[in-house]
Amino acid sequence: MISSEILTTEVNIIDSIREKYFLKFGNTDKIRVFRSPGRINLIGEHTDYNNGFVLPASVDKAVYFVISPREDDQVILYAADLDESFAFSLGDLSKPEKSWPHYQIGIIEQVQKMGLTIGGFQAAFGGDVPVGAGLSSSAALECCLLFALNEMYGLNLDRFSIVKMSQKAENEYVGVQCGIMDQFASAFGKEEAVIRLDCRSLDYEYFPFPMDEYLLVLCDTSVKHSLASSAYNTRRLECEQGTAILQKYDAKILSLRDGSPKLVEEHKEELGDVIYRRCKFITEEIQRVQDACDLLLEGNMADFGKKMYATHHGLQHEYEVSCPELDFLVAETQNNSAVLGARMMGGGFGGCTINLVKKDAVPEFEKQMKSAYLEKYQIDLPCYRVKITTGTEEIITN
Ligand code: GAF
Repeated sequence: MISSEILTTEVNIIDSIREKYFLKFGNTDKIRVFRSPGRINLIGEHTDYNNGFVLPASVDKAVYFVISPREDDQVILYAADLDESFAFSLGDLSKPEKSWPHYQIGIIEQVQKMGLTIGGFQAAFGGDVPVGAGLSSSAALECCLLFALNEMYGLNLDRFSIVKMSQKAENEYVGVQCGIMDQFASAFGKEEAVIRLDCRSLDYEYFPFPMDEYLLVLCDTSVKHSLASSAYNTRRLECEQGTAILQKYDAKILSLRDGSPKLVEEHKEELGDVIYRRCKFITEEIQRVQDACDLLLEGNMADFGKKMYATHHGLQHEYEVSCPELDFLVAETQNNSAVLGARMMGGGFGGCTINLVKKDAVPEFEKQMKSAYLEKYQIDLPCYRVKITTGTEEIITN
């Protein structure tokens, strides 16, 4: 029996990881299988750490854990896609040189910090979320393991706690100061719906996303510029600087979420060119999420697409987190009437663009994009057609 409708490719992935689990650990009837998806984001970029709104969804590319408890306090992790193992004891969570176990150890550290008790376990994991493409394979990994431990050891964590602890694992152990969007999208995803999340209160609402006429296609630049993590932290600081300046005029402004494009405009001079542009983008982007949701309700996908282009323009010129490859891919769509909207997605400096494309024009669109990218960058452009699926879950197989 299978708990949700699993596509053939998913069944193949699960079978393959399970097989590798058996080869590595031997047969056991105690295994359980968990799945946590990668995410896309339609509108609302870099707004999560400004306490604003985002509009992500979880997709049909996921991380899977095949896992079972052990009698001792050892944790043995097997990265099936890399064919690499890492073992440690629950009493020693020191940071290994190898970086892929950081996510899992970070999760165990959060479990221990909460005073919760788990036993040792062994797991094989893998999946089809492209790494480094901006679909947040790391959040999927964190949510998947924590969800699995929660089920296996009866930790009584709700999904909100799973999201917050996964974000903390990334902030505190992995050392990436990410916001909450990626983990939330992975854990709370719903089939054919985008999630409007208020990143301050964690109130959320699902908006149906019509997939009968359009497809979401990701074009993967296949580059990740080294600036990515340092620039991310710099942007966070710049937003804090902007908040501090605006706060002088209104004590109620605790983050850019509390500001507005009008207020930013009024204090343009004092903010200075760079901070002004950062604040302008964020306050407009937060408003754009709200407007985009209204458009979804009206079924106005043409204007929704225009918002995506507006987001890209802001990320490129005001927030300055794009890169030539992303700008090229977005510009390439401008004269294609089958593309309603396109923009870079995620933290920036590489990864994917997200494109809203008329369904019947998708093969031609992909052909055009691949050929243009090959000519310009001599890179074979991977394109992923993504479907919006459910969030983290246990896959019941036997
Ligand atoms: C990365 C971060 F992890 C998210 O929290 C978010 O800030 C995003 O960049 C930009 O919107 O994915």
